[in-house]
Amino acid sequence: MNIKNRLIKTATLLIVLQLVLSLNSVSGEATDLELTLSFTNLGDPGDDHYEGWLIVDGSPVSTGKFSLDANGGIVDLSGTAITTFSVSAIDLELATKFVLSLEPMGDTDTVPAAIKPLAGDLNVAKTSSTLTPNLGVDLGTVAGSYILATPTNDPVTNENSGIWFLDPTGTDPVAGLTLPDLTGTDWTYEGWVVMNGTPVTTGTFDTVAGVDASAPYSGTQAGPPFPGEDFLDNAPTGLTFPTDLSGMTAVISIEPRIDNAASPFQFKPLMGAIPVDAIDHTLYALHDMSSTLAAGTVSIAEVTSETTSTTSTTPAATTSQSTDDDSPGFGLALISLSFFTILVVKRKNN
Ligand SMILES: [Ca+2]
Ligand SMILES: [Ca+2]
Ligand SMILES: [Ca+2]
Repeated sequence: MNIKNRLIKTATLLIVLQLVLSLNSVSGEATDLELTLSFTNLGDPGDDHYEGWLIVDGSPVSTGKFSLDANGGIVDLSGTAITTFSVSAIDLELATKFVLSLEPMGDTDTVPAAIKPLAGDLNVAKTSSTLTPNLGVDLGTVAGSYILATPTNDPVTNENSGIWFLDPTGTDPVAGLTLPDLTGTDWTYEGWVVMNGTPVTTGTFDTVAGVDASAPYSGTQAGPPFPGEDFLDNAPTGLTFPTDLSGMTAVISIEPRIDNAASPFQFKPLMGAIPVDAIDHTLYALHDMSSTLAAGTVSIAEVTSETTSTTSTTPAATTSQSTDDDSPGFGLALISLSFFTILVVKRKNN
């Protein structure tokens, strides 16, 4: 083999080598990003767990499952503290959004569960996302009021044993709640009275006006066209109906439309202590608790400790180039140099 052919072969080999290393370098970057999560007021998932997702080109890609310890710290499913999650740079390039799902115990599939409490768009630089309740509506101004009354039996008996989210002070009763319509979203409202520690439902509803979805404890007469419940019959175990709701707590929660639990979901935008001396048919206010709904922040950064590179052990590293091996410019320069060598050798050959 003459020297020219040998040079051509060497140059060709260098091109191939650099192309292979470039590919290695790209796939190496796939795990070179760290995703950090922080939350305020995120609820204990109980037997369930949370899972983070990047929405990549419209499809969910898991960033990892986690739970919360007693102090709200992020832990893996065996209870060990986690500081960061690993994400692929290639995925991040096409990612637009971060979504937090609530996955059932034992979940092993690679798709998000139906309950997705928080979500947020990634910023343009794809370094962060602000997570807010994934309700599909803006809660905006939240307010509420209610009366105690039992309109579903006779007009005068056990009037403190029912709660109705209406305002009776005008000519005709009007809605007592100021909350956006949840029709068409993955969420619905639910009213509750917490009785001796047991939350008892008043029914679910999407709109503040109109009859709610159920009347499990009410009497036989029709109630007013607003959410509410009389607690007259079918008392849950441990409770006695009729009762007196004075001193108990009224709550409006936001529930996943596909509900997985009998107790209230963690989103509770309205809450109020029913006065201990409550008088029936008197308007009482609920407190705006919307600022207590969960929120979060996603931060994405390059792994700072990553220094070694496969290219540093290649013949290419023996050149006088001082450029960082990872820079694409170096690879291009090497390929150009190799082509140039081939050209020069071929020209001399001719
Ligand atoms: Ca799942
Ligand atoms: Ca009554
Ligand atoms: Ca009801």
